[in-house]
Amino acid sequence: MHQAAITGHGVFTPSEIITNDELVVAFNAYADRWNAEHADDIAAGRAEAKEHSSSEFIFAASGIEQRYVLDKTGLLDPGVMHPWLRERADEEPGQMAEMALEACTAALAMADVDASEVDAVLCAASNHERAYPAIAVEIQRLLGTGGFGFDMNVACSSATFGIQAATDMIRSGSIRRALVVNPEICSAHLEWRDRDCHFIFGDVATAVLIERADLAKGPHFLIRSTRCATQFSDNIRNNNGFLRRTRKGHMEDRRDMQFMQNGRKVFKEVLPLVSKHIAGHMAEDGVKAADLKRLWLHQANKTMNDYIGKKVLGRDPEPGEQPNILQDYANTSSAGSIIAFSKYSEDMAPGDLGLICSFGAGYSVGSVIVERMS
Ligand code: CO8
Repeated sequence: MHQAAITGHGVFTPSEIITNDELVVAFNAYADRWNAEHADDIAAGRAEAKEHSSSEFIFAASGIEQRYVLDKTGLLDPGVMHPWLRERADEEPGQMAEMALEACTAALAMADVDASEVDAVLCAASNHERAYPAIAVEIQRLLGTGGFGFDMNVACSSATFGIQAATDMIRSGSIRRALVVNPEICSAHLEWRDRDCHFIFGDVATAVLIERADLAKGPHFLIRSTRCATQFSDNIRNNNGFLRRTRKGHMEDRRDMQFMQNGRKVFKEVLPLVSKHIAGHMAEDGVKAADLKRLWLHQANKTMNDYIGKKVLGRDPEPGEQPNILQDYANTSSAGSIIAFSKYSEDMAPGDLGLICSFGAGYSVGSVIVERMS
């Protein structure tokens, strides 16, 4: 059995930012317009008026201050309320492959590895822009990597599940190196017209290069162990899919064709699931709370992370021990814990241990215990 290591990582951050205040102004204008258009139905009790959103609520409920998106013009137009992304010719790079390239290139440069030395690309994300050909195979062609590529989707846990899949292939000897890339265009499957969730997500792409540890050319993170688990739940769901046109009425503008969640239930059910999962993983690996220098958690909600950090460490995390990036990026689905890892890991000393953990729809939870090596 070989050992695997994370030798490079990279983040592509879109250039457009939407602050909570901007978001709320657009939403409230949309709600006022909708209420005016449906005034008769509202007065007759056939429809409920849409209530205003508020920046204070958003920050207090989530810890989010802003989000990066690929396009803000459509999102902030009360007559549109979704991103406008240019349609591309089949010969052009797709949107997801294009944003993946910058993250992958940064990961390869950090590890001093040429794309041709990579044996596999796993495009692990919570949605893919088309059914086929696989986005990963397109990324393979654009980068010039060898071997093979495939897409996978475990919603917010896609990155950690991808890391486990790549690590297992390296351990068994079937590949030497893999890029696990997470291009997340959450803005295109979020319902921006629903105040319960319109603030939650942003866009980003992350990548990690996983190599056989003996091939690493510089400082790296040895992957000591991985653990993945799923447990079916309907509390986070998106019904859009290829059967849509086979069902009457499903081509209409339907709420269930975008992200839906019962946020309160998710909060209550996922927290114990994740805390138990991490405790089990640490016990399996023989890692004690005092051994962990850093936690890079899924970035959905600050209160959730505070709770999990306290549960795992048995005390309130010290500043820097459990870095959050959600105040700047919002929830970026599978990419969140990898952004945190990418921005807050290079200062770790040889021998330091850390844990990456993601969780979300499925339900799904994945964790990776890493050790800094010189
Ligand atoms: N402004 C003002 N008031 C509001 C707003 C708003 N924007 N939204 C809701 N309210 C009101 C509600 O109507 C409610 O009013 P009332 O008490 O009168 O009913 C009150 O505020 C409280 O609402 P909530 O109970 O909903 O508020 P919470 O404190 O529970 O916070 C959260 C809501 C932030 C959603 C919280 O429940 C949460 O973070 N839950 C966990 C969410 C989570 O982790 N989800 C994981 C999803 S990510 C994932 O798995 C990936 C899926 C694939 C990616 C999809 C990309 C689009």
